[in-house]
Amino acid sequence: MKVVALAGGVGGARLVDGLAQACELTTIVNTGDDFDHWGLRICPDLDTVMYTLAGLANPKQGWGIQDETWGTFERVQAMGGEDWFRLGDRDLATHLTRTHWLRQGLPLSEVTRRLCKALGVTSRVLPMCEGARPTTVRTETGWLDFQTWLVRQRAPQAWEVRSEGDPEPAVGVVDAIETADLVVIAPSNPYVSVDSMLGLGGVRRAVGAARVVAVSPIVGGRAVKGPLAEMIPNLAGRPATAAAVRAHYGDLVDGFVLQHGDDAPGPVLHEEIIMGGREDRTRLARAVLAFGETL
Ligand code: FO1
Repeated sequence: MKVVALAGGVGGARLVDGLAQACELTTIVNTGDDFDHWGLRICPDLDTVMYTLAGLANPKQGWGIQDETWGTFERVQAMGGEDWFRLGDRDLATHLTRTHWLRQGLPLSEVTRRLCKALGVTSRVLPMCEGARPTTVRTETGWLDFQTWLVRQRAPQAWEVRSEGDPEPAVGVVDAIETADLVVIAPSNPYVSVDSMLGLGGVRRAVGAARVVAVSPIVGGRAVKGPLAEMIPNLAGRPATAAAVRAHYGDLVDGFVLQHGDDAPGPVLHEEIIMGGREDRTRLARAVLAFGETL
């Protein structure tokens, strides 16, 4: 079964890890969170997906590398460098290598392929686009770029989310969706991780023509991780529920997977969607695929 997953952030990466064990998977990853920091190009969602697939991700926080050391970060901090975004020594190797290859003129998709190969990741990982497509968030104090909003300012109230820059999808993105037997929208933040992908040229149309299952990122009115639950009332004008996420996707989605006890218009599959280790992820992934086949 050829499956395409649309993913961003920690929750998305965990389901992708399960799907990669259960099917022939291509993951299209949000790059709206990408930014330049310490003179390096940082691609948090690509790294979170790659590290998770490689079994390297910090299991607690989801992003960054397990057993990380912070010698470089501490020295930069001591010298008065920017310390609001924590970059560990092992993680830095990825940012240095990616930035070097990008400066040599390699496209982000090729850089990602090389990094995945080096990490032993065999599942295909595609950035949603080659160029910069930053997500910005409108707050009480004006528009902020994504990491400033999320990390530096700890996600103040968001009133609008926008993607800037060229909406050209990376080569292979639309084709992967068009040739997939199933598209899975991972339990990522619909506003800042999924809409950025759906807004690219030809992607919403291709997803609309495919068989699509989405997994709820809201469980019992709360986000498993991140600011989604606080965003929904402002952006959707309704309480943070799985049904609010289902409504956001509208007729793009054919089936919705949500936590036991949560509710949304059908067709739905109730599952335990909190993922701990790899066995949870694979179990949920298999249930999602089996559900997708019934649609
Ligand atoms: N999130 C934080 O809240 N604080 C950090 O210092 C931080 C550093 C960081 C470094 C590398 C990386 O790949 C992700 C990092 N994140 C950090 C998470 C990141 O902001 C989010 O995971 C995504 O951008 C949201 O999906």
